[in-house]
Amino acid sequence: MLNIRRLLQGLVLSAPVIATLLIPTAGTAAANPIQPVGPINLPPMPTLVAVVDQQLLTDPGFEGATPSGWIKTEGAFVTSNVHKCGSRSLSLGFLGNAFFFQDVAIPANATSPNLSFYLRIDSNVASTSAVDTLDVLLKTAPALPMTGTTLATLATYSNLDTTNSQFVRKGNFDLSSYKGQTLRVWFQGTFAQHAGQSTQFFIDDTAVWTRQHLVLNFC
Ligand SMILES: [Ca+2]
Repeated sequence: MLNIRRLLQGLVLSAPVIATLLIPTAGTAAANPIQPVGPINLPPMPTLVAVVDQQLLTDPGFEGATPSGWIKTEGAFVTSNVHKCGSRSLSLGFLGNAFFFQDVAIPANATSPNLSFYLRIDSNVASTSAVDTLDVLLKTAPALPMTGTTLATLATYSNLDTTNSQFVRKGNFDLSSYKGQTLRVWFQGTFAQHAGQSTQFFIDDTAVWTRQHLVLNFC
Protein backbone atom coordinates (compact mmCIF):
# COMPACT_ATOMS: atom_id res chain seq x y z
CA MET A 1 0.00 0.00 0.00
CA LEU A 2 1.30 3.47 -0.86
CA ASN A 3 2.49 5.24 2.26
CA ILE A 4 1.87 8.90 1.43
CA ARG A 5 3.38 10.14 4.67
CA ARG A 6 6.63 8.23 4.03
CA LEU A 7 6.64 9.29 0.40
CA LEU A 8 6.46 12.93 1.42
CA GLN A 9 8.70 12.59 4.43
CA GLY A 10 11.83 13.76 2.61
CA LEU A 11 10.23 16.83 1.09
CA VAL A 12 10.26 20.22 2.79
CA LEU A 13 8.06 22.45 0.65
CA SER A 14 5.86 25.44 1.16
CA ALA A 15 2.72 26.35 -0.73
CA PRO A 16 2.77 27.72 -3.33
CA VAL A 17 5.88 25.79 -4.07
CA ILE A 18 8.43 27.68 -6.16
CA ALA A 19 11.45 25.87 -7.46
CA THR A 20 14.27 26.92 -9.66
CA LEU A 21 15.44 24.26 -12.08
CA LEU A 22 18.96 24.23 -13.39
CA ILE A 23 19.61 22.61 -16.77
CA PRO A 24 22.66 22.41 -19.08
CA THR A 25 22.99 25.20 -21.70
CA ALA A 26 24.40 24.29 -25.17
CA GLY A 27 27.80 25.80 -26.09
CA THR A 28 28.70 27.08 -22.66
CA ALA A 29 29.53 23.84 -20.98
CA ALA A 30 33.16 24.70 -20.26
CA ALA A 31 32.56 28.15 -18.77
CA ASN A 32 29.18 27.67 -17.26
CA PRO A 33 27.86 24.12 -17.47
CA ILE A 34 24.41 24.97 -16.18
CA GLN A 35 22.21 28.03 -16.38
CA PRO A 36 19.14 28.97 -14.37
CA VAL A 37 16.01 29.17 -16.47
CA GLY A 38 13.81 30.92 -13.93
CA PRO A 39 11.17 30.03 -11.38
CA ILE A 40 8.47 27.51 -12.13
CA ASN A 41 5.27 27.50 -10.09
CA LEU A 42 4.29 24.03 -9.01
CA PRO A 43 0.80 23.15 -7.78
CA PRO A 44 0.33 23.21 -4.02
CA MET A 45 0.82 20.00 -2.12
CA PRO A 46 -2.36 17.99 -1.67
CA THR A 47 -4.65 18.28 1.30
CA LEU A 48 -6.00 14.94 2.44
CA VAL A 49 -9.19 14.51 4.45
CA ALA A 50 -9.33 11.32 6.51
CA VAL A 51 -12.75 10.12 7.67
CA VAL A 52 -12.49 8.43 11.06
CA ASP A 53 -15.33 6.69 12.91
CA GLN A 54 -14.90 6.77 16.66
CA GLN A 55 -16.85 5.35 19.62
CA LEU A 56 -16.62 7.72 22.58
CA LEU A 57 -18.09 5.88 25.58
CA THR A 58 -15.80 4.14 28.07
CA ASP A 59 -16.60 0.51 28.93
CA PRO A 60 -19.69 0.58 26.69
CA GLY A 61 -20.52 -3.05 27.48
CA PHE A 62 -20.18 -2.84 31.29
CA GLU A 63 -17.50 -5.50 31.33
CA GLY A 64 -15.77 -4.10 34.39
CA ALA A 65 -17.10 -5.35 37.72
CA THR A 66 -17.22 -1.68 38.60
CA PRO A 67 -17.75 -0.32 35.11
CA SER A 68 -15.23 2.40 34.41
CA GLY A 69 -16.49 5.67 33.06
CA TRP A 70 -19.96 5.17 34.49
CA ILE A 71 -21.37 6.68 37.69
CA LYS A 72 -24.36 4.93 39.22
CA THR A 73 -26.53 4.61 42.25
CA GLU A 74 -26.63 1.43 44.31
CA GLY A 75 -29.76 0.15 42.57
CA ALA A 76 -28.02 0.12 39.20
CA PHE A 77 -25.68 -2.85 39.18
CA VAL A 78 -23.65 -5.01 36.86
CA THR A 79 -25.02 -8.50 36.34
CA SER A 80 -23.61 -11.55 34.61
CA ASN A 81 -26.99 -13.24 34.42
CA VAL A 82 -27.84 -11.78 31.02
CA HIS A 83 -25.78 -9.91 28.45
CA LYS A 84 -25.76 -8.92 24.82
CA CYS A 85 -22.01 -8.77 24.39
CA GLY A 86 -19.17 -9.93 26.59
CA SER A 87 -20.30 -11.39 29.89
CA ARG A 88 -22.12 -8.59 31.71
CA SER A 89 -24.84 -5.97 31.36
CA LEU A 90 -26.17 -3.15 33.51
CA SER A 91 -29.42 -3.88 35.35
CA LEU A 92 -32.12 -1.59 36.71
CA GLY A 93 -35.18 -2.75 38.62
CA PHE A 94 -34.30 -5.34 41.21
CA LEU A 95 -33.54 -2.69 43.81
CA GLY A 96 -36.08 0.01 42.95
CA ASN A 97 -35.45 3.48 41.61
CA ALA A 98 -31.93 3.94 40.28
CA PHE A 99 -29.90 5.60 37.56
CA PHE A 100 -26.51 5.59 35.92
CA PHE A 101 -24.74 7.93 33.54
CA GLN A 102 -21.54 8.79 31.73
CA ASP A 103 -20.24 12.13 30.51
CA VAL A 104 -19.20 12.29 26.89
CA ALA A 105 -17.70 15.20 24.96
CA ILE A 106 -19.09 15.53 21.44
CA PRO A 107 -16.33 16.88 19.18
CA ALA A 108 -17.14 20.13 17.40
CA ASN A 109 -16.08 18.58 14.09
CA ALA A 110 -18.14 15.40 14.51
CA THR A 111 -20.44 14.34 11.73
CA SER A 112 -23.68 12.59 12.64
CA PRO A 113 -22.91 11.87 16.32
CA ASN A 114 -25.46 9.42 17.66
CA LEU A 115 -26.30 7.25 20.66
CA SER A 116 -27.38 3.64 20.50
CA PHE A 117 -27.64 0.73 22.94
CA TYR A 118 -29.17 -2.68 23.39
CA LEU A 119 -32.11 -3.07 25.78
CA ARG A 120 -33.85 -6.08 27.26
CA ILE A 121 -37.05 -5.60 29.25
CA ASP A 122 -38.42 -8.41 31.42
CA SER A 123 -41.65 -7.86 33.33
CA ASN A 124 -44.37 -9.84 35.01
CA VAL A 125 -46.33 -6.77 36.09
CA ALA A 126 -50.01 -7.36 35.46
CA SER A 127 -50.93 -3.71 35.00
CA THR A 128 -51.86 -2.55 31.52
CA SER A 129 -50.42 0.87 32.34
CA ALA A 130 -46.81 2.02 32.15
CA VAL A 131 -45.96 1.83 35.84
CA ASP A 132 -42.25 0.94 35.63
CA THR A 133 -40.26 3.13 33.27
CA LEU A 134 -36.80 3.66 31.87
CA ASP A 135 -36.04 7.18 30.64
CA VAL A 136 -33.03 7.83 28.43
CA LEU A 137 -32.00 11.42 29.03
CA LEU A 138 -29.41 13.91 27.95
CA LYS A 139 -28.31 16.27 30.70
CA THR A 140 -25.80 19.00 31.21
CA ALA A 141 -22.58 17.89 32.87
CA PRO A 142 -21.79 20.13 35.82
CA ALA A 143 -18.80 19.41 38.01
CA LEU A 144 -21.03 18.12 40.79
CA PRO A 145 -21.92 14.47 39.99
CA MET A 146 -25.42 13.00 40.31
CA THR A 147 -26.89 16.26 38.99
CA GLY A 148 -27.48 18.00 35.70
CA THR A 149 -30.24 19.84 33.90
CA THR A 150 -32.26 17.71 31.50
CA LEU A 151 -31.70 18.82 27.90
CA ALA A 152 -33.78 16.14 26.20
CA THR A 153 -35.65 12.90 26.80
CA LEU A 154 -34.58 10.63 23.98
CA ALA A 155 -36.90 7.73 24.79
CA THR A 156 -39.08 6.20 27.48
CA TYR A 157 -39.66 2.45 27.83
CA SER A 158 -41.91 0.64 30.28
CA ASN A 159 -43.25 -2.67 31.53
CA LEU A 160 -45.47 -2.64 28.43
CA ASP A 161 -42.45 -2.95 26.13
CA THR A 162 -41.14 -6.38 27.07
CA THR A 163 -38.67 -7.79 24.56
CA ASN A 164 -39.38 -11.52 24.78
CA SER A 165 -36.17 -12.18 26.74
CA GLN A 166 -34.08 -10.71 23.93
CA PHE A 167 -31.84 -7.68 23.62
CA VAL A 168 -33.18 -5.21 21.08
CA ARG A 169 -31.12 -2.43 19.54
CA LYS A 170 -32.33 1.11 20.26
CA GLY A 171 -31.14 4.17 18.34
CA ASN A 172 -29.66 5.92 16.56
CA PHE A 173 -30.50 8.98 18.62
CA ASP A 174 -29.17 12.09 16.92
CA LEU A 175 -26.72 14.16 19.01
CA SER A 176 -25.89 16.68 16.28
CA SER A 177 -27.36 19.55 18.26
CA TYR A 178 -24.72 19.06 20.95
CA LYS A 179 -21.50 19.21 18.96
CA GLY A 180 -18.79 20.92 20.95
CA GLN A 181 -20.57 20.18 24.25
CA THR A 182 -20.13 17.64 27.02
CA LEU A 183 -23.28 15.61 27.59
CA ARG A 184 -24.35 13.49 30.52
CA VAL A 185 -25.94 10.37 28.97
CA TRP A 186 -28.35 9.31 31.67
CA PHE A 187 -30.46 6.14 32.15
CA GLN A 188 -33.17 6.61 34.78
CA GLY A 189 -35.25 3.72 36.13
CA THR A 190 -38.45 4.48 38.07
CA PHE A 191 -40.41 1.64 39.60
CA ALA A 192 -43.75 1.29 41.37
CA GLN A 193 -44.24 -1.15 44.22
CA HIS A 194 -45.79 -4.47 43.19
CA ALA A 195 -46.39 -7.51 45.39
CA GLY A 196 -44.56 -10.35 43.66
CA GLN A 197 -44.30 -8.45 40.40
CA SER A 198 -41.31 -6.67 38.94
CA THR A 199 -39.76 -5.17 35.85
CA GLN A 200 -36.09 -5.31 34.96
CA PHE A 201 -34.29 -3.25 32.35
CA PHE A 202 -30.96 -4.61 31.11
CA ILE A 203 -28.72 -2.31 29.07
CA ASP A 204 -25.66 -3.43 27.14
CA ASP A 205 -23.43 -2.52 24.21
CA THR A 206 -23.96 1.23 24.46
CA ALA A 207 -22.27 3.47 21.93
CA VAL A 208 -21.82 7.10 20.98
CA TRP A 209 -20.46 7.06 17.45
CA THR A 210 -19.07 10.05 15.63
CA ARG A 211 -17.60 10.46 12.19
CA GLN A 212 -14.83 13.01 12.21
CA HIS A 213 -13.08 14.57 9.23
CA LEU A 214 -9.40 15.06 9.96
CA VAL A 215 -7.64 17.44 7.56
CA LEU A 216 -4.05 16.45 6.80
CA ASN A 217 -1.95 19.17 5.20
CA PHE A 218 1.34 18.15 3.59
CA CYS A 219 3.19 21.42 3.42
CA1 LIG B 1 -21.63 -6.52 28.07
